[in-house]
Amino acid sequence: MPKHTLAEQARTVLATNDLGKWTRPTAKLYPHQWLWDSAFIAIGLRHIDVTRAQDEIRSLLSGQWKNGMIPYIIFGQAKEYHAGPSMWQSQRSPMCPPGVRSTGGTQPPMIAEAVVRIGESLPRAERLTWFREVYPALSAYHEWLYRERDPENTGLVVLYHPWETGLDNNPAWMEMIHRYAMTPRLQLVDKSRSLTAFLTRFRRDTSVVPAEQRMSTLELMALYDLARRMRALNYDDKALFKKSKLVVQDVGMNSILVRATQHLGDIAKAIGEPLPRRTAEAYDRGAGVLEPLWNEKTGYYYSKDCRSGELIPFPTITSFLPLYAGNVPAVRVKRLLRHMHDPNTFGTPYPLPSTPLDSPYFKPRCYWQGPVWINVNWLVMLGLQANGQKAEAAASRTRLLSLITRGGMYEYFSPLDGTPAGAPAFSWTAALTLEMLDDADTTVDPDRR
Ligand code: 2M8
Repeated sequence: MPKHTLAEQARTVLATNDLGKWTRPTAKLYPHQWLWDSAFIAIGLRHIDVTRAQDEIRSLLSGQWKNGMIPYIIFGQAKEYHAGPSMWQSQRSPMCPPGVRSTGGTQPPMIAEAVVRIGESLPRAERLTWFREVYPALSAYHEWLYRERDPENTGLVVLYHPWETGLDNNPAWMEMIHRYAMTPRLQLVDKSRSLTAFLTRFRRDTSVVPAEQRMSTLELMALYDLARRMRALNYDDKALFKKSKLVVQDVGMNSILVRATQHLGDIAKAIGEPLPRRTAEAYDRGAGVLEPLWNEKTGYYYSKDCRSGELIPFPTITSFLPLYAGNVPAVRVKRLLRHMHDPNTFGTPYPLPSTPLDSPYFKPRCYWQGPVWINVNWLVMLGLQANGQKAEAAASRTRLLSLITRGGMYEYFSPLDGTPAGAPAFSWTAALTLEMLDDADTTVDPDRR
């Protein structure tokens, strides 16, 4: 398919999902504004209309809480969503500004990456104006992450809910659910097929996408329970840290945060502003904070369970995101590449799967337990580039674009045969297609994998 046709398809998807000042991820399944979706979307929109890309970010920042948190969903008017405003009841927190309806948790902080890339699309004077405009909110967000989500100053922030990771049903977090969050009610659901079947009838997501492509009913019930628990604590940061069932230093979240803080530092320098105290410390620490997440024996980075103090030995695609965070020692890069090429783990016919083939959780078309997702693969690709692996990065870009060319602008793809799955007309797939097409090195050959 010629480059311009693919770009045209991507533009159509973004136009279809455009709701004025922000973009929904896709029509039926996700009709509100999501944090990291909007950041990826803004990165794509800058190739169409920079002002509109800026609005996407402004819109996200308008949902910021008084303590600095940027919630992972800002709810619009749509009614269809399964975990909507009535579940979260964000107004229970005194930190949620009047008029904002949102979740009480956050998501990987991709905003700084989007702000910098939008800046690249602007002339210098306008870029500085842009940076000055967003800096106060963005730095308050980073400072909140370091202050409230790392109260013991370890350098790594914690998450309390799988929805905050962006990789909702990823194996590492599902292990945590089984370890800490199986209430008697959930145990009953786990044991009783008829109860599961009954509860499944009330699911909204599986009326849009086939059930085998979504998380299990048990997993979903557990996620609802955890959200209600956060709500019962009124999203109070201190209480959440003390009382949450799951307290995890997520490797994806922290890798993205490390990179984002380096970007924020560049923004601050450009406009001559100092970084807030904790963010400045984090800037100086850099990617070194990820060290405790490395496992020398297996050659993977993992997330860490803060309750037991142990790494959760279930690799996912986020095990490669330290490459995106910064410089990884060459011997480790080699080991990570070995995993990426291993046909028994991540070296699937259409790489990189979200969950490796040898995981007990692996299902080729099920959400974050197998499929290839464009956003995280794009981040790994940037990480390969940054770590001197130019040829690997170029091959990955070609493969991703080929997958989209063949399958369309879908939410995710099977790593075994490349067939599309999940929701159609998915915004970040479209946006990152535009971003990847913009790279002059790219050659799209749909017949190559
Ligand atoms: C998925 O998550 C939402 C909850 O946030 C859901 O399943 O309802 C994830 O893929 C997440 O990463 C993404 O931001 C969101 C919207 O695309 O959908």
